[in-house]
Amino acid sequence: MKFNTKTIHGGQNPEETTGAVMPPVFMTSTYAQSSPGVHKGYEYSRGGNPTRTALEDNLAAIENGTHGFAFASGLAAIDCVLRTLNPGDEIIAGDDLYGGTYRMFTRLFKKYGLEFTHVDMNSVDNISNAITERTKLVWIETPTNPLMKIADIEAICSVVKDVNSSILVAVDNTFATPYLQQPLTLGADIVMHSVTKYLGGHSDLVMGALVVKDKELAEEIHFIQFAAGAIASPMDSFLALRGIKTLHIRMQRHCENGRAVANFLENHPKVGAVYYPGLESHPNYDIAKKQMKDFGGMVSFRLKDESKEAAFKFLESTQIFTLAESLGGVESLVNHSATMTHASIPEKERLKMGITDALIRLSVGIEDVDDLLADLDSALNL
Ligand code: P1T
Repeated sequence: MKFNTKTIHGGQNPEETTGAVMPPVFMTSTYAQSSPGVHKGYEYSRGGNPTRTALEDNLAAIENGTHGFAFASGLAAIDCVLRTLNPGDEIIAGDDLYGGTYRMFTRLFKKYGLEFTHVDMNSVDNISNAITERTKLVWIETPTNPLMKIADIEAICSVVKDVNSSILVAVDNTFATPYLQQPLTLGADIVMHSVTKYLGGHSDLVMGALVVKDKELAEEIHFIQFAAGAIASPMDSFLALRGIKTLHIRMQRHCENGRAVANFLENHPKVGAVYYPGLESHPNYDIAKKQMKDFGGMVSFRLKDESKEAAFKFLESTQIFTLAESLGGVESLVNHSATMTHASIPEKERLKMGITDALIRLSVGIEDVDDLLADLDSALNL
C-alpha cells in the first residue's frame, strides 16, 4: 500500500463480531477467560486493548515498522525508550530539543546514572566524535523544536552503525510525521511521536507512540509498556486513529500554508531571521530537500526588535493564531518558547541554544492562508 492508503487502511480490518468498519471503543479493563489462561488474546487492558491494538497496528504501518506502541503521552514514550538502558550508559542527543525532553534527560534520568552528551547534529562528525564504548543510544529530533534544525538521519545512522551496530538510533518524528519522512527506512531503530500533535491533528488528546522494526526490541518495549503502565486509553486511541486517517490531506495543507507563511515573514520588514527548512536560506535546506517529502507547517522567527515587550505585543495581538502550547492541530497556534514550552531549560542553556525572548514559534494550521497572512501582518504592524 502507498502511504495515503496506509493512513486509512494500514493494519485495519472490520471488527470481527459485527463487521463495524471503524474500530469500536472497547471501554473495558478486563476480558473473560473460559479457563485460567484461556482467552481470546486479551487479558487486561494495560497489556492490550483492541482499540489500542487497531491504532498500534496502524502506527506500525504508516512508519514502515513491524510493531507500534501507544503511550499516555509523548514523554511517556520517551521514558519507555530510556528504561531500556542501564546506569552508566551514555546517550548522545541534539542540542535543540523539546523542553520537556531536555528536562526528562537532565532532571529525571541523570540521577539514575544515565549520561547525556548534547551535540549540534548539523554535523555528523560531532556525533562520531562523541561516541564512546558506553554509548547505547543516539537521540535525534529533526526538525528540532523550536529552531527547526535538520539532522541527516541516513548519514547519522550509517556512521553510528559503522562504529557499533548495537547502538540504537531513535528519531523523534513529531514535527515531520511519516508523511514527510520515515526514519526506520533511513536506518533508525526507533521512531517516537508526540501523537498529541500532527498524528492526532485536532488538539483533543495527549498521547505518545513508539514504532520499531525489530522483534526483540519490540518485546522489550512491550514489556516496559506493560510493566510501567503508561498506556494510551481506548477513547484516545480511537481519536488518534480517526486523526491519522486524514494525516496526508492535512499535511499537504500544513506544508502549503507553512511555506507561504515562511516566505511572507522572510520578506517582512519587522522580521529578523526565519527558521523554516523549505527556505533556501536555511543552512540545511539541501538535507531537508533530500530527506523530506515537503517541509511541514512549523515556522519559527525572530522579530527585528529583540525586546521581550515587542515579542509579547505580537503574541497578544494575533486573532487567528491562538497563543498556546502545543502544535500540529488543524488550527494555527503561536508560542513563546522562552516562557512557555522551553521555560524548564535553565536560562543560560536556553540562550546558548538560541531560544531568546525574540524567538516566536508558529504552528501553521490549515485555515485559509490569506486570513493567516493578514493576521500576522496586522500583529506585526501594531
Ligand atoms: O506533550 P507530549 O505528548 O508528552 O509530547 C512531548 C513532546 C515530544 N517531542 C516533541 C518534539 C514535542 O514537541 C513534544 C511536545 N511539545 C509541545 C507540547 C510543544 O508545544 O512544543
